Amino acid sequence: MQIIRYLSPLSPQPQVGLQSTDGEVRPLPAGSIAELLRLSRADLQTLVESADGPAVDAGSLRLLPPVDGLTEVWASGVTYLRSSEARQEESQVADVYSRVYDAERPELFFKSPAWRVVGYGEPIGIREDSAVDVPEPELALVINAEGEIVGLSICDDVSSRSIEGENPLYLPQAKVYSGACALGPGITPIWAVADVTALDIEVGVERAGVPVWTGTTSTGLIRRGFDELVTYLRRAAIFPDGVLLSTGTGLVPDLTFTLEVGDRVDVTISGLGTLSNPVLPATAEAFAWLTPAADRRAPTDAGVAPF
Ligand code: DO4
Ligand code: MG
Repeated sequence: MQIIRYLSPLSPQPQVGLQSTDGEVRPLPAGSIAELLRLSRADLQTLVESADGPAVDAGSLRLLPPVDGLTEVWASGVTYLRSSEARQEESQVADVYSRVYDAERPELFFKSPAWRVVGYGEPIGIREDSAVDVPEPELALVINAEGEIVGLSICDDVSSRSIEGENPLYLPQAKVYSGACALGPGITPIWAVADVTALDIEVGVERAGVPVWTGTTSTGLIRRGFDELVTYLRRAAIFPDGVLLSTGTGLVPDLTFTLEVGDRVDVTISGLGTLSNPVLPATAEAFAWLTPAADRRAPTDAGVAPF
């Protein structure tokens, strides 16, 4: 069961619905994901469980990223040993990574406003001024305005390793640009997940149909508690439409690997589905469809075919 955001041929506005495990989609009585994240966890559960309207034709829907309104996407860094080791290898100032891995305060950074997030099947981007680019397959916590974890999603924190490796102060340029944040396919309600600390995370990158990087990890290997990350995020900031917090990557390829235009990245988390995205250059032309029509996106109109 997932909460999804979609475009239907019956309405010009994005809709919010509930997709059951057998694929059936029923509209939810809400105008946006942001509206759902203003509810308490108990009220959200009541609303989701009361979704009993007629099913819509799932085949005619186009999935959108499950984030809108004032909801922001933030990310945690160096929460897995593999991430700490890989960044020490790529960086000119390695000790900032070993220190933050052990520090009391976690690394948290702003990743994306809702409008720049891409969803299932939409392209992710790699910068033309970057030599080494990677997907970062991560579990994302979906947090309501009150700070309760109400759901889970999949985030690809697409990153430039070469720009961050040159100087950690370049982190925003390595992490925040067109096509750098993919989320989806939907939001799995937290009450439908048996154990958040034992989810398998898998990544696969295909080039011309051939796998060029695969990896697996588990949320059991994270060094931080999920509640700890949420508490730090909300220490001095309010999120009126809730917030998504990506929890960091435990999968980083060798430095010899870099994403290429035309690759396809699949990130799978047990129980949450698979997030799939083709790779494009992060140019204004390739991502013009993201703006200004954040609510009327249609990359196919811009010649970018979802697969
Ligand atoms: O320290 C930089 C970012 C780390 C990160 O994104 C991760 O560990 O996933
Ligand atoms: Mg990351």
